[in-house]
Amino acid sequence: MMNQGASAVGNKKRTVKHLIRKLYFVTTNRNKFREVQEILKPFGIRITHKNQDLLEIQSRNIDLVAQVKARDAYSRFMMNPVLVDDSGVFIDAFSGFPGVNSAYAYKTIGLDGFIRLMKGVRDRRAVFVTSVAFKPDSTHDFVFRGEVHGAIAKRLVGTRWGYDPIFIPKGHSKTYAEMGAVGKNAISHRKKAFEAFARFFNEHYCQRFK
Ligand code: ITT
Repeated sequence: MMNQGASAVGNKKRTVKHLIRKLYFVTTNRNKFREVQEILKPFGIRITHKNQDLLEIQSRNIDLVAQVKARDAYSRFMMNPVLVDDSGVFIDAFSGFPGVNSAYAYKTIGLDGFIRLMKGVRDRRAVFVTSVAFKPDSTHDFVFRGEVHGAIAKRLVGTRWGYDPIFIPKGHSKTYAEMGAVGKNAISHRKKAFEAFARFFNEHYCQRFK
């Protein structure tokens, strides 16, 4: 007679994980790549950097911008699984500006421009957002979002990249730049987004290396 316990184990649902060997992280921004590499390390996920400018649509929806970027990356890299990151700083007093246009604002007015624009502005609240899009195959794409609320500093503090010298995460007194790589990576918008991705990835996918 069959042992009930054994039969129950036999009936246990098995989830088949999809195998992904190479996972391309497509970005023109080396700093992003370094941060993401560190965040994914503890999850055992390896990424390969591809330096490629991608299609960025005009939309206020950062998740959609990331999704379209991932589709573009997927077709450019011969249908290889890809990962992209679209990030931005959304300033409350400016109704979310620069938001999805953060790269353009950085290149044009720069951080000094933001310090000037915000002179005398009392409400300094802002949200740093990262939207990660993962496209493993031609029919699926997945988006994961990470957000950190904070404030815009009154002057540049610290010397890291991008908006790091002017963003002070809530509950902290230092800018991301002052926190350094390890401190920032422990709490950042990017860490939140990529952790959500990593948990999902490890549940449904696996990587094997030759
Ligand atoms: P890719 O699109 O090629 O990935 P990018 O630098 O243009 O690179 P984004 O559009 O996502 O990427 O970034 C918008 C701007 O925000 C850009 O000026 C970045 O340097 C800056 N940025 C993004 N993440 C940041 C972070 O964690 N700390 C500081 N600045 C950041």
